[in-house]
Amino acid sequence: MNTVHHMLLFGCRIPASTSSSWDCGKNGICKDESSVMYAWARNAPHPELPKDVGFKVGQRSGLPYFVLQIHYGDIGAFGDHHRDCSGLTLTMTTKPQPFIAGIYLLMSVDTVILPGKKVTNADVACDYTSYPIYPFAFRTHTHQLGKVVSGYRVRDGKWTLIGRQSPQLPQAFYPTTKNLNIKYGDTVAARCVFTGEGRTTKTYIGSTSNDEMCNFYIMYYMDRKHSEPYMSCVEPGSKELFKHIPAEANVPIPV
Ligand code: IYT
Ligand code: CU
Ligand code: CU
Repeated sequence: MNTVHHMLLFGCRIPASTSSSWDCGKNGICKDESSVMYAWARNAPHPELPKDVGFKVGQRSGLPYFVLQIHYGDIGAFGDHHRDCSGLTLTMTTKPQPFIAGIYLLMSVDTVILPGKKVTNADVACDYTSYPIYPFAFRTHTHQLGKVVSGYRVRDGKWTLIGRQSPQLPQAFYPTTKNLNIKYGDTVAARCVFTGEGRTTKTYIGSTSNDEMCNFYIMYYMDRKHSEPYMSCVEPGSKELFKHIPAEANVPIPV
């Protein structure tokens, strides 16, 4: 904890390098398809998978490689040149688990934050058209301008919170607020609240720390028989839908 700032575990189709470790800032993480499978960040909880739940891994899983990204906060601890032993412990089994874990990523691809503008909402929403999923953890991600990110299930017009968090707190997976499922016919929606204060130019979605991102990750489990481990939503959602988002989505979280 005094050394590592965060760790992210990715599933990759093809890793960015064939070495056993490399600089991911320079070379990237995966060559093409990738998904976040786990996140740890300073002082944050690190939920374990519920009983009877596992990620499907290996050659036939679609993402046969793991890549672990370790972001070092303070490298002062290596002044004595000791070997690093930071990492994650994975529990593996060949026994089929009744439920398969997966990640649903909601992200905005077109948000523009105007300089000086106090509030910009980035909204994302999709109709859910697959077998039921059971969310148990969520993670938010923005860069510096993000204030609060909230995710919801909308069923028959009723908004139920999956989770809300400040992206300025450690960006780990946090347990969901309450147990709920998402099933065919529901809408999954997320809002990121940004501020353009302190900027003198427009801010776009992009990968540098001067750009922004709006991500809401849902970690869920699903019956193994019809599991779909990776899903995503990049649709902006309708103005009409977001008229009804609970007011809490725009209430900042103290950091
Ligand atoms: C443009 C954007 O929002 N990128 C995000 C989400 C993302 C993650 C993965 C998009 C794609 C991916 O394959 I994995 I396409 C993003 O890059 N998020 C960062 C990490 O790179 C995972 C984050 O910390 O959530
Ligand atoms: Cu970090
Ligand atoms: Cu980012």
